[in-house]
Amino acid sequence: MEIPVTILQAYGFEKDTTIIKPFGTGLINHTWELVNGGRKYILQKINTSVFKNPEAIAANISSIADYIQEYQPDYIFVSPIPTIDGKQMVFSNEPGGGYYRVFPFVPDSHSKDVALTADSAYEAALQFGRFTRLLSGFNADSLQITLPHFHDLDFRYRQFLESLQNGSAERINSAKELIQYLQQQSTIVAAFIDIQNNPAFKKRVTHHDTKISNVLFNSKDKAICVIDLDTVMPGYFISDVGDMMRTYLPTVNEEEADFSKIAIRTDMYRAIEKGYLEEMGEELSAEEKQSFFYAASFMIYMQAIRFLADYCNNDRYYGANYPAHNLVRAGNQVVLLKRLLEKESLLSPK
Ligand code: GN1
Ligand code: MG
Repeated sequence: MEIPVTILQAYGFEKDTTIIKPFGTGLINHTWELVNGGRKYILQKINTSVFKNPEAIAANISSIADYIQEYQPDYIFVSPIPTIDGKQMVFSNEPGGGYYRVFPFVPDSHSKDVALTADSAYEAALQFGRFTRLLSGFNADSLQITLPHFHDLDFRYRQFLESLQNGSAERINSAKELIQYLQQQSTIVAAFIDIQNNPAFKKRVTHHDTKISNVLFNSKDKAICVIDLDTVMPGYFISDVGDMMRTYLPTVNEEEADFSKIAIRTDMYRAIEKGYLEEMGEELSAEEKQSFFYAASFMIYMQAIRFLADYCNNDRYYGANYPAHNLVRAGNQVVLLKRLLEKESLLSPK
């Protein structure tokens, strides 16, 4: 993809002296590493068919940055670098244009594509817990909703049912076993509705995308901060703990097509629990603390129905590198859910 020169110019980068190469594995935004004048940056183009209001993202990040600056000045919070005109983002309507922003590359930092060790899972969980804890005095309701109903499982389930009404008949037919299984497991949706009506579950400042590549580590492999704050919104802790479980517990990731390789690593589960509780133990209610296992099932289930709905809708949200890509991803998450549910008595305190 060609990045318009005007985007680079907004930051004072000359095209000829700037090196840009693709970075990371995100499915939604486009991300590049940019090197200019011996300094490294991250350049990102916001996917506006998903994030329809990029200004809301910028406003959230800057109001949290202001709060952190005032109350937690030692915490590393990665905000976009302003343009020469002092803006958080730059927009261009040229070919290849859209909303772009630039982040500083945090010195002595690296990210991980996969959680290889329980130690790294613990470190990540500590950071996501710390993020929410440090913002416990910040009014979560003042945040703008960057993605309406993002982790609202009741809404996602209705979207899934709608895809079965209006999606491709051929695709729906080829997915019928997965569809049937997921409909049978809809007690997971009912449990979410109960949570929404339960005052013991509180809405806090939640990250909503807690995969390990959204944590920066230093050269001693200690986690130093979290990044990718586009989906920071008021939410339940089960979103953050659940997406860590979904992405750190399995031996292989959601792209794996050989489902026999999918297994649950219980040491990862314990590491997430330990790291998150170390930060959030005082904040969570007794009922919330009983919901770690549910959190895992909630996020895996939601991802399965999101991938499957997208498959039925001809891949309009996630895109696909081959025709059955989203069917494979959904199948992968269903097997992961089954492997998880088999371990309920081992993992869950009840
Ligand atoms: C998307 O773009 P990325 O990879 O950070 C998605 C998440 C999914 C994830 C699955 C805004 O995240 O919710 O868990 O794909 N983000 C959005 O890989 O839909
Ligand atoms: Mg993301």
